[in-house]
Amino acid sequence: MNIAEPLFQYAIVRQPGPDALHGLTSADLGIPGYELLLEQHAAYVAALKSLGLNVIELEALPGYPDAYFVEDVAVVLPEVAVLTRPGAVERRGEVLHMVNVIGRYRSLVSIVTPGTLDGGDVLVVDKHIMVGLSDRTNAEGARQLELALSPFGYTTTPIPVGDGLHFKSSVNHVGGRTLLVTTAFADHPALTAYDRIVVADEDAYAANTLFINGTLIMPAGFAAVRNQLDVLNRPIITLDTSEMRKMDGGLTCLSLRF
Ligand code: CIR
Repeated sequence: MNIAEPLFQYAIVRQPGPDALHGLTSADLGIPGYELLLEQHAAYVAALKSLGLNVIELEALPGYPDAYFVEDVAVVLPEVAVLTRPGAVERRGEVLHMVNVIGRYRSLVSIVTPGTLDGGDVLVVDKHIMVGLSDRTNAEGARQLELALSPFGYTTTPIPVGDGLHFKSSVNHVGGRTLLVTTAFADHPALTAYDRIVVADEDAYAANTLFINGTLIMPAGFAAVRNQLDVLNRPIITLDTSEMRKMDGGLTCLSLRF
């Protein structure tokens, strides 16, 4: 299997607003410190810029405490962008605020009721798309995504997520034919075409590592995973994400790359 790696030019991010402390979360890690959240977000934006991306920085969106997790509201591919219909009702209004932003770069299609889809459940590896079926993404959302993208030559595999918020909480592409996965996905039949690096259960959060134009961005504090990733011979940037983690967020959620 020959896998083309993406070459991103742009990233969209959104500033966390003061209400970000009161977004959705299942983590029992306390309320984020707002100043520290802003600092960590700024370091993330700086890291994207250091990789040569043009970063489109959106202002905070009052009334939508989770809106800085921009990944969930769209799936942006070279050919087209799909606006999602987030599974969490509280987040649906975020999508409208992305129409004009992404519409400048791509033609748009939308997931519609009764489909639900969060971008965090969508892992694109070259022309293959794995779609997590989760509390946020239903089978109808996955079906609509497949219908929208198959004309462009994408194949789609729906995969139940089990534990964890999103599919990319557990599985991410780290370049070439390699995925970084939690133990739950180590031997998953849908992933056997890929090489898999399996993180230990206590390091599961670090499975949410981001691969951008040949560089890996991983969360700080996971030395064992760093050692595992070193074998890939890619530059690695580590970023502190403690405050986003309190809101169930990680590195992929914070941007839309395209
Ligand atoms: C939510 O529950 O929607 C946010 N607090 C976290 C979203 C994280 N997004 C992602 O993993 N793509």
